Amino acid sequence: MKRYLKTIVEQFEIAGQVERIEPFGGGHINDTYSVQTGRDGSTVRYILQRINHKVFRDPFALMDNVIRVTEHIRRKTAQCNPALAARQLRVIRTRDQAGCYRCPEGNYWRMYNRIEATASYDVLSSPAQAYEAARMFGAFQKMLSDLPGGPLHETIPDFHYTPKRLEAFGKVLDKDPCNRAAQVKEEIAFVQNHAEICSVLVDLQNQGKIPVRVTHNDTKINNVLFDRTTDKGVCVIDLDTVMPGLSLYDVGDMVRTATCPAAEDERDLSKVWMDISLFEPIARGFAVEAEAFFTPTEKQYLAFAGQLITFEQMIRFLGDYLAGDVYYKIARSEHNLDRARTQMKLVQSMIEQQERMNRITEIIWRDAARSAVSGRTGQCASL
Ligand code: ADP
Ligand code: GN1
Ligand code: MG
Repeated sequence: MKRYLKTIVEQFEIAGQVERIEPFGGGHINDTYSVQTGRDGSTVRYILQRINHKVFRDPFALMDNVIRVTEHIRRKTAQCNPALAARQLRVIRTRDQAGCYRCPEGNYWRMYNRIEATASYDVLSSPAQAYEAARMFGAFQKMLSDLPGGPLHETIPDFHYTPKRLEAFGKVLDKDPCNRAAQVKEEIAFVQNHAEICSVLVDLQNQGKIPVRVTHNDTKINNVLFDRTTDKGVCVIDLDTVMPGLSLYDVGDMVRTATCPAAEDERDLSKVWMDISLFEPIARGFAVEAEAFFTPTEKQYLAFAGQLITFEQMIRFLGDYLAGDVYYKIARSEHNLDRARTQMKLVQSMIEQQERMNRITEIIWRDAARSAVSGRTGQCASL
């Protein structure tokens, strides 16, 4: 175990002595470690994370958000399911009660309780998991609809403001700092030919047809923890981007990550497509919660959201490839390009199936309205 990391962990209010610290998880932005401590023969496990402060410019403000959100969720869950409340995220404070620690080297660190007996998945293996993940994100939004204390900090401004993503892409393309544009003409043309996708939701927002809510904004499917035994959703994690946003962005990122049978960086594009049999339970799982608060226009655009966020993600990966891989962690030289290509294939597959998706969501909203009258929903329905 690196001495450096042990010194960091000792800045936090942990129980016992540090026994082990190991790299954990595979996110593209932060660095995650599993920490084990021991006292009198019993062990406790934690999660330690280095917050990427090039991406998140104000880690203390970010942790302010995370503390408010986690405390609210724990309080609400405790009202109906105390066992589940004990399995929600809790920020471990530093010894002087801050939400994170700035080390002498200038890095920012935070710790959470480790939620035991859970698993997260990069690729889902059943419609039941898809339903469960979507229900968890729907319940998450519903619980945060009455978050007290005013708006959350915007941890990354304009995070899903897709027209600005397109604008940033145009700028990096003009500069082409690594001379890579010539090699990705087909992908660039795809972005240019589908540019109109970018403004659909912000136009509706500007017309007052869809509201800004407290949203997660990174509803990648591996940001839900499932119980290892029951495979039921336990907890939504990765709260760095929880801030004001459009609900449909959360739907979109779920559809992007949950309906594709292949990994985000799959090189064999024949394996990449949108499996509509997984779209159905995603939409249903989300609708069972969102029926209580979605507007008619949000309902109408649920099926479109996946296309928007997947296209946005393609623009982000391709833009980062052109920029010289400055944002996302990469493990091989064309990693961002491979990722951009899977997203392009997925957008194509979504466009082809858009009509069927729309028909499915119409039925789902009808069913959700009916079961809202009789059914038990929410975080309390878990486990
Ligand atoms: P990133 O921003 O890098 O995606 P996450 O917060 O999502 O970081 O953590 C990465 C992975 O670590 C998750 O997908 C999950 O498997 C695991 N993980 C994170 N926090 C916890 C926790 N509190 N308890 C159990 N596992 C966790
Ligand atoms: C990043 O950190 P991680 O891996 O959960 C990114 C998301 C992207 C995702 C693509 C702050 O999420 O927006 O959708 O990669 N997070 C940030 O896999 O940019
Ligand atoms: Mg994550």
